[in-house]
Amino acid sequence: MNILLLYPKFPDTFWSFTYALSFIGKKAAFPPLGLLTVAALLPAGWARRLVDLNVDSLTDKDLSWADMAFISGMAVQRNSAREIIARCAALNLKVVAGGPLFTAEPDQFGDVDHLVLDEAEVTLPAFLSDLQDGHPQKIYRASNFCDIGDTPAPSWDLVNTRRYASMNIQFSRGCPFNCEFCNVTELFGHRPRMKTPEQIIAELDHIYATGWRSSIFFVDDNFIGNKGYLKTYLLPALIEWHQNKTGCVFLTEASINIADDTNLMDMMVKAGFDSVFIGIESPDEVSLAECRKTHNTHRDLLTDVKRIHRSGLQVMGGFIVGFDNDTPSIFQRQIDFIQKSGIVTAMVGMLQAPPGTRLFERLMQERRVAKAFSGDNVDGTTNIVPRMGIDRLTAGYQSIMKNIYSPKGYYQRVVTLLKELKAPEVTQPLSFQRFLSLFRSAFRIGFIGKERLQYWQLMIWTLIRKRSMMPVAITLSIYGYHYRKICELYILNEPKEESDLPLSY
Ligand code: B12
Repeated sequence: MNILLLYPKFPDTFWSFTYALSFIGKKAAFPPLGLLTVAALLPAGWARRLVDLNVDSLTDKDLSWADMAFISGMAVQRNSAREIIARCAALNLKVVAGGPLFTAEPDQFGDVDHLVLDEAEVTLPAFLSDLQDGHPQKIYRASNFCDIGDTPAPSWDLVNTRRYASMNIQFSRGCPFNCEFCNVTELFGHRPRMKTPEQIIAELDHIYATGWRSSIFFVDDNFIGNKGYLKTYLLPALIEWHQNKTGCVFLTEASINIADDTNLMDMMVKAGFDSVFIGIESPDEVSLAECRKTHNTHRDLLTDVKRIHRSGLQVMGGFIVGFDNDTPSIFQRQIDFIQKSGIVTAMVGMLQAPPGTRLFERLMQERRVAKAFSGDNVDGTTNIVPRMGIDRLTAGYQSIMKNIYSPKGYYQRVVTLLKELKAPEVTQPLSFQRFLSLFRSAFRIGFIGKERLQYWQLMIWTLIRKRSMMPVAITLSIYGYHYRKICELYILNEPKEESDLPLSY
């Protein structure tokens, strides 16, 4: 069997990093880890090829090579996924689809031959066995979660790592919390399931052997879901692994209670982590209680962020406006919080209800789901009818984005961060590519960019006050350029048209 693994194209979004990638000569941010894992689960004798449409184009020759196409994707890749499915159908190529988009919205994909949903570790063997017997079904669902201690290492051999800005690796699935707008617990459970340190070290060794020395994203829902295991087993193994290695800086996602454990933060920094994404959501306690993000309540979130920065981990934060309890004062409060915190990468979204979340169920009952979920929570739209009214919410949202991603607001945050951030223990080695990105940023941001004044002020300030942070300052300038472009093009100047997706809920 010839299996063609297909990853649909991402539109330009906050997380696509499109405008930043060109500075470092890369095509996409991350390889498709789900598909690489699926590839590793296929029978050994089958031929497998990957076309990630974010780095390559898909030709009819690729399609005619294949006996079957396996497609993955998130909701934000929906349009590209539909195009691929239509192209396969035109060539009579059977399509097998799985991953978040299809698992959350199977009813939307009646034209797909086989929907192999939920975790492939559970559903793919059943599909393969039926296929062998000649009676593959239309849909496969799982009633249990897999043991990821048995999950094989992703098939890294299928990707050209040089085309990506970062590699990705998964240690655990699941999250102990229960936020109303997130469906991670439904998809992956409450009890974090973990790979063994031996599995992770083998995956890292594989990535390192390809010559990779840059960043590696631990794509866990909540990396610190089981702190005891982490501190006793994984982090000591990572610290040891790093001892005779160059580069390979880690980043991950975690909950705010990481700030309560100095020892944990210190171990993570020693192990090579330099950033952590945290869902902060709101400075408003009532809104946090509304969305059941109770672990963020009864604490001083600003002090927490500062403590994490001082440990050597840069916080990237998620924020939401449009909760039922939000009043118009929330917009300025969010701006003040973000500016004071020094959180440079602030993903601010209007509250959206992705299918499969408890929020979606609640708002469906209240008849407040207005249209299909766009899949991009930073596009300045929402699929719900907000309590405060859509016009007021949109205007307030735009005022936040305009403020925090203006050159002045953005670069002020970078300085706030750099003043507090402890220098990282593990850094990326200087490479030709990194030199090139320095020259490109000096030219494109420092001479042509709207933010040229702030750019040079930052460079001079960093040279004098925090020279060791120069690489961080340059990287954040490049990110800032991307965020500003996305905001100007897609959120502020040209708000997207009403979604033309079918309203099928
Ligand atoms: C890492 C991550 C990101 C990264 C990188 C994404 C990337 N390009 O790889 C970043 C930070 C960029 C990101 C961004 C976003 N993300 Co995100 N992300 C994740 C996260 C935490 C891990 C994804 C991952 O790599 N998992 C590891 C692999 C091994 O798992 P997997 O891909 O799910 O694959 C398994 C199965 O799904 C299945 N499978 C997958 N593909 C296929 C294909 C076939 C044929 C078969 C049979 C099976 C199969 O088998 C695999 C093995 O079990 C997930 C949550 C999660 N735990 O999955 C959210 C998740 C995918 N993101 C989500 C969302 C909503 C977003 C954002 C809108 C913002 C946000 N709130 O996070 C943006 C959208 C992107 C954009 N605008 O460009 C949602 C997607 C929901 C949906 N219906 O699409 C998820 C599920 C989180 C959630 N709370 O619901 N994300």
